Amino acid sequence: ALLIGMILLAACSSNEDGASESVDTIEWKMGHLSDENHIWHKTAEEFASLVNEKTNGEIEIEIYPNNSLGGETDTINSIQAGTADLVISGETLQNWAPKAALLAVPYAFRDMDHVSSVVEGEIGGEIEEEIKSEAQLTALYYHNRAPRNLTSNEPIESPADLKGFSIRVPNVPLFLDTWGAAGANPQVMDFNEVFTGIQQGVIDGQENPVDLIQSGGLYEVQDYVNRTEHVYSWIYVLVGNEQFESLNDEQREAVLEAADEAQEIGAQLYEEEIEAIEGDLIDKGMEFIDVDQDAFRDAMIPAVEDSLSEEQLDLYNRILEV
Ligand code: 2Q2
Repeated sequence: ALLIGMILLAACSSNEDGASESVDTIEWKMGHLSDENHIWHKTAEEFASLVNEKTNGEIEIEIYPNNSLGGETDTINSIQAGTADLVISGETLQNWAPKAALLAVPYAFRDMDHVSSVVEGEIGGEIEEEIKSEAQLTALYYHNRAPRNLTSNEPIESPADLKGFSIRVPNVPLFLDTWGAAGANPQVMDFNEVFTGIQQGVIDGQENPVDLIQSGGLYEVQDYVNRTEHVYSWIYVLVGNEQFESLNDEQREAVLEAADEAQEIGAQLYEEEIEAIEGDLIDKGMEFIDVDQDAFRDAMIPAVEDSLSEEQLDLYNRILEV
């Protein structure tokens, strides 16, 4: 009976294959740096299944978490070369599109609402346009991010405590400049190398929102979360222009619809999870330290103004006005 069943199954599936005259399935690869439990990944999974549903299976998105497709910069290069298709990226895009530096300028945004008004408004539109023309990537939806905090194994309450402190930063020139100005020794490293980097003493600390501190398991190698809250920002989920433009009209419409829905799903998850994440880090032994934010601001702002080009400064000043 088992054999007959198998033959029947085989017959059915070959019938179905034979009957389908539809387009070949498009397979997209999406890479990002968080783990599978992170908001970005869970949202991406929903996005992928919405895209699949809305295109009747014509587009399949395979998601590679933990930088398993490569670091953020490598993934962007791969998309431009056509060997990957989607990425989650933000201020690292300033290496292609200078305006993307404005996604994460130390002490530029007052709070989350300020970020939302900028990303949803005219300035957000201008940044997305430049990312499209210079990085060849189309923004589909975005995540608001919790403020970036400095983690360490000694409390760091003011820039004076940063003497001799090696800090990892992502591939973001502005972060190199501002942490250098604050007195630390910054170096660029991919996120998936941070855990071992700290463990082996290559770096003393790093800075990220609580959700990525949790995602990277950094509570195992760092004791303190110093509430510098130096950067409020957002991050995009993007697809290669060529990949997106190769779709037919219905498929493109379906991807945009799915992106709108994913935007809501991500925002909802953020509301539900961020507070609890802080509690989880405390449970896992991390201590949150209040810092002299004004001193960090004073140390970083001159470097921000020095580092930004005239055009970037112009956008920066407009952001402060929003
Ligand atoms: O620290 C990191 O690697 C992440 O928080 C992000 O990738 C970072 O914010 C930027 O590289 C985003 O483009």
